[in-house]
Amino acid sequence: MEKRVVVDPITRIEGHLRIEAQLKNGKIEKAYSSGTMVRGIEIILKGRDPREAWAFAQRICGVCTTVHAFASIRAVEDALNITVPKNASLIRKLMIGTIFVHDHVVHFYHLHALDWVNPITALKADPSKTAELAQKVSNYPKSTPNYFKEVQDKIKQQIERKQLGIFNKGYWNHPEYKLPPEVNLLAVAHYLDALDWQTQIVQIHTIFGGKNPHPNFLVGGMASPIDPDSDTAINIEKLGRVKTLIENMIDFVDNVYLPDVIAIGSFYKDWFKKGEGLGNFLALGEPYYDSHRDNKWFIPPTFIKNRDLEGFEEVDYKEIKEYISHSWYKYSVGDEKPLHPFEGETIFNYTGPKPPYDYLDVESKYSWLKSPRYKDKPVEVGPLSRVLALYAKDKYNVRNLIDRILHELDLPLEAMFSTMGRTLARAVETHVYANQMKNWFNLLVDNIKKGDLQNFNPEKWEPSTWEKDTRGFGLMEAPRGALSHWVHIQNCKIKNYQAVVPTTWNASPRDAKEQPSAYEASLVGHQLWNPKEPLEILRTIHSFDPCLACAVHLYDEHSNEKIKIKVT
Ligand code: NFE
Ligand code: MG
Repeated sequence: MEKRVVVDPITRIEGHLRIEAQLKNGKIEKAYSSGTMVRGIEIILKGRDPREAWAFAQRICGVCTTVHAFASIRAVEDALNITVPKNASLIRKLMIGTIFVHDHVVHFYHLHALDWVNPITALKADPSKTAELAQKVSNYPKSTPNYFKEVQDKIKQQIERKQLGIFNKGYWNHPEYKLPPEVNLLAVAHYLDALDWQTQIVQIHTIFGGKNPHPNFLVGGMASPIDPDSDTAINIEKLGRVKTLIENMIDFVDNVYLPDVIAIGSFYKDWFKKGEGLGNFLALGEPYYDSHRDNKWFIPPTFIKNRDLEGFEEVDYKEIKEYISHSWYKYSVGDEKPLHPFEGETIFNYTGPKPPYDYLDVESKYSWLKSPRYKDKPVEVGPLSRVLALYAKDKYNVRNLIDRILHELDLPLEAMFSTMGRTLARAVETHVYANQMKNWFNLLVDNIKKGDLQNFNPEKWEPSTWEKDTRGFGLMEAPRGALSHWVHIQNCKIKNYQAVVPTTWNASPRDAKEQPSAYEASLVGHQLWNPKEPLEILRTIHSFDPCLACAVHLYDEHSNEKIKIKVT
């Protein structure tokens, strides 16, 4: 048996992910994905007041810093039958748009780009030619020879001082780096530019939610008062700032991010042919306003099976189930049967090896992630699934845009079912989201102008108004894919709480039928140039934008338990 390649931890992600890949003649024959930390938030939430659940759920992750709060308040509002005022619902949409655009741009430049971009060869670039190239694809005002020269000088100084810092430890001699020096310089310049840019646009979260990361929320509305004449409330001046920031987002996405992805993709056409995996794509749906109950969708719930874009299906939420056959949990119904999240259980059952160890026992349990399945099938969630849904349903001009880009690259539609297709889909949906924000902003301003300042609905604040036994769910298309929170409230306290998270769908271990997840299936067939420098694995895994923190809680690589956390 050829050696098994282990990549642990996968870096430039959030959380701890281990990939084990079984090779045959240098090619990946089977791959296994494992979350090596354990989550406890579902347990911590039991017995709490549902109005504060969002504040705990939000701490599941530091990257998608709002999405678990949104999914949580949506679930609680669904259970308690609360309708939020129009202003609150639009403010939430603007905050969700902000996290999308922020998260996707940061993912591309700071987590994924160095899989394709080699900053060392950027030194050989001609800054004038780089400016020419940049001006050809967009009219971004910074694209001057001087600007690119300054960036190049900065990298040169860092290399001379042996302070490569953020660009340290890459596989820079790997022959898979194919970009010409000018494109490398362009991308490095935008890498640095995006670092600054992202600090600006999160101000939308601070304006509406007081801070970032982890802004403030409120079941029944938003925690920020609206008063055009007050200095401390959401006023005309702050709304003006939001408008500027939205314009700034659209400018960066349309003139920098999307053109960069297309330019880089054009040098890696072979990566438009591999790295898909399953062919099943699921979007659980993102409401146009705030709740799934009004059945108005920004991202329509869509299930695409076996790449069949025309035969898409509507989503049946009863068909979401989680297996734990290969996960370190146990179920009271036995470990081979799946549970719907309303009946979901989180009971730890670690049976894995004691660290340090060579390999996981993949025949048995091997991950802290559960295995969510839809209609008993493993599915991919995320930007590619959503963009395929928008393509299939011909919304927001996505079909035109994708067709135009693929035509420019001389690629067929099937090219979307790939590693690079996933990366392109993320940029396309960022363009859709950023531009859509103008509509939500205008709706908000029009509503405030009409004199409606309500931002909170107090009707159901008092627990005495709640049903004694009630359940609800909150849907949220998070940056990495379909997120759903499921809450059971009994006697005004949380009886059960389950979160089914995007990265759990994509990175899960095999299920009871031994079906691999999207990560596991996508790596099969990758030829590794050098198993010691597994750049090919990083490219495909990063194209999903993993976030294991969304599925984990504590990690100790040397012994058993080290820290006890008491939650009071
Ligand atoms: Ni921690 Fe998350 C997103 C959620 S992850 S980043 O997007 O939910 O799978
Ligand atoms: Mg869960």
